[in-house]
Amino acid sequence: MQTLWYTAPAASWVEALPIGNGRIGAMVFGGAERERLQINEDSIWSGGPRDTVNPLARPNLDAVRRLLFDGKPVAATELAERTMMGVPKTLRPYEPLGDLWLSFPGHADAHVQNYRRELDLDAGIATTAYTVEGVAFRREVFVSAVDQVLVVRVTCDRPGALSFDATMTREKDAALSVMSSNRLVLHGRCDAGAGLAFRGELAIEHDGGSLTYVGPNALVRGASSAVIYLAAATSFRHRDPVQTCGQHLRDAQRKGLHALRTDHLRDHRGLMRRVELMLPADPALEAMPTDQRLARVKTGQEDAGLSVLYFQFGRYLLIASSRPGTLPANLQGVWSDSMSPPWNSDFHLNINIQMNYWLVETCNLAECALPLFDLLDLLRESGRRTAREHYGCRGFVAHHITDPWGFTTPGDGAHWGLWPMGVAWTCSHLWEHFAFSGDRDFLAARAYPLMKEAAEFFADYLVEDSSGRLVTGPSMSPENSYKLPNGNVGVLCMGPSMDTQIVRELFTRCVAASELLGVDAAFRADLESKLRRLPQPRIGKHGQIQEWSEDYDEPEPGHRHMSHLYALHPGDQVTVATTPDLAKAARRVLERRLAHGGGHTGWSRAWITCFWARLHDGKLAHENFMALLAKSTHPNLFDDHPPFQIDGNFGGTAAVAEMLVQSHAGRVELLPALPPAWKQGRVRGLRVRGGIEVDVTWRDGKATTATLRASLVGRHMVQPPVGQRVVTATRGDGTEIALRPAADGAVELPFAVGKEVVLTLA
Ligand code: FUC
Repeated sequence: MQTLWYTAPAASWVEALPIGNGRIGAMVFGGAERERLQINEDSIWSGGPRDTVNPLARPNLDAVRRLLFDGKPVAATELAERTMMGVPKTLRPYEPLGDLWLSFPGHADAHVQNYRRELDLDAGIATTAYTVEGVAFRREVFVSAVDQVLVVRVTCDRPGALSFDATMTREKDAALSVMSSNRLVLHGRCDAGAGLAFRGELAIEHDGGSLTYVGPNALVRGASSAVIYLAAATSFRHRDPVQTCGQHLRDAQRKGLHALRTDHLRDHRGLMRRVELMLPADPALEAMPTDQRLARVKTGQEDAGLSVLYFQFGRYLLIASSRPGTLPANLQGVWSDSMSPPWNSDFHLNINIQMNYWLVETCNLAECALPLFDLLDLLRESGRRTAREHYGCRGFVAHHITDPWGFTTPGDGAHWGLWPMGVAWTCSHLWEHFAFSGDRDFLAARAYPLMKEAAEFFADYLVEDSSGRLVTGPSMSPENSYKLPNGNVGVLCMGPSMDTQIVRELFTRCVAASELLGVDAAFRADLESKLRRLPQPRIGKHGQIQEWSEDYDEPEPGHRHMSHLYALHPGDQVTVATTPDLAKAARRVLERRLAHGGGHTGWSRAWITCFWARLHDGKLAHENFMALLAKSTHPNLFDDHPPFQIDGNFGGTAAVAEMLVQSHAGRVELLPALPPAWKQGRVRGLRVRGGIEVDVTWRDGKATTATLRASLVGRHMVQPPVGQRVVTATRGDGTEIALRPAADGAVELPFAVGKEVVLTLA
């Protein structure tokens, strides 16, 4: 259930199988005669650090605001476009490292039998196996996070039958050299030699036979097996990429294949095996290759086993694209084969990068979130300058796109880029990391200082509207437009609902953090007084949560962004229990969006699935999850925006976790949105806020038992599924906990470090 597998080599990039260690990524095509490993290193970006501040921004800020308050978005946009955008306003792209090619003479399709390629998610290993004239050939590929090398192991079952050529290529800016008897090096600098230095270096070991070179090709002839190690480094992270690659290869070769593989398995499984999801699988479907199963789902069929695979694939992809010390997962994780990928394969801060991390806490991969926090650190210096120079504010700010060079000014165009919420939204992940772990040191040393500086920006930046409320602007409800009564269409506006929701969340959490830490009383008082002046959410003429400060009509009612539902998910200001009217109005938003063709991009569909889960509608959550698989998924299970964009994978995985357990509403909710189609099942190891891991088993759509393991002392309310009750609660030592259920059936339970509480439910 944890393996993607196929009966033919990948004919295109979105059929190839991704592997990675957070920093080095590869797409394995599995060609028998010609194997291609398309390789990335996360820091290979065109461009470099630059000052993009626009000196005209601040002098024109008030005028743009005035035009927007006066209902003149067209004039405001025209002025903002001329004065408020970064100079330049575009990013340089993320670039591939190159390709590793292995050619196997005589392995043409006509001679190949018993072909199978697979990606074992549990092992983090891609395997290609087949026979040629009775000889079985096998290639295993993995990228070790422990040892920082990609490893290809090639074997055959007849001594001396293995012959292949190896070489590397890159579209531009690189040269290939043979370094010594067994080293091939691809090296160069981006931007025609003016940019970042990169290096990919191969070491080849062979058992028996010979290794020679003809031009840039390494020729292995008549061997019994071979191992290829690939190291990669750039000047972004390493002072001397030559030295780093050399060191990684020497260390890997000294350690040897066996130990490398063992350590890789231990490391990878240590993360992967924390969560298990079991839904009864149909053996006939399990015997079907992944692409055929997906094709079946595209015809509207149910496939619980494929749903489980998709869920675990999301966890796998985060492990492979975001590890402590790496850059965060970009629009394509770490996998990109183009010198000019869609949206530069950048870090998009107006939903995409945050969605990449929605699963990280619930799906028990908390350390994989660290690169996101490093990104905030990386943006801090330049974000302070943008705050000061563009807006005359303290704190730090970033807009809708960024890169590893620290771009923080408004980018692309006013319609997309003039939205100052990138840092504030990303800061929600700092608070969640604390809420899930209870780690006060993290809150004090890492989270609060960043949150505080993000909040300082807004404390200065918010501006009074005509009724004395404090609003953001110039801003927008990400990328959506509205129609004015005079027919004019605007995107820029003052006080979009999403911004207010994010500011409320940030300020509220800063207040809570400063109280917990006993610091910054005056700052806290300022935030508290400003919180009281934020606009309240409104319900508009369609019964919907209003997206803008006025109840405008939308030219595109099926728009992919549903920003005004931030408060429902990933936020927690709207819940079914605490704000039933707003929950109903959120439902209206979704119904209207869907009725007008919404959910047409992968990430949009994944978000919709999360919303339904938060609204406790398991049926619609499941329906939309299946639509994500059916309409927005490539044969290798990569999300199809279109084109490939990884956020939908991560959002889809996060949504499954939300269907099974939630904890944002001050209580642990068991099976809050269980799909009726998943009658029976078991989940182990999902995390909830308060340092607790949860296992739940259900039968006939009803929870039967739940086990909660705590890593912190505390008392938590646990809510059984609707229509069910907690019958018994037992400690690990067998003693019973007395239950006094609240009116809604929730029970308060005491937790001790390292101890579990077992519930039976009926
Ligand atoms: C946002 C979305 C687009 C796309 C882009 C990378 O701007 O509106 O759909 O996902 O990011």
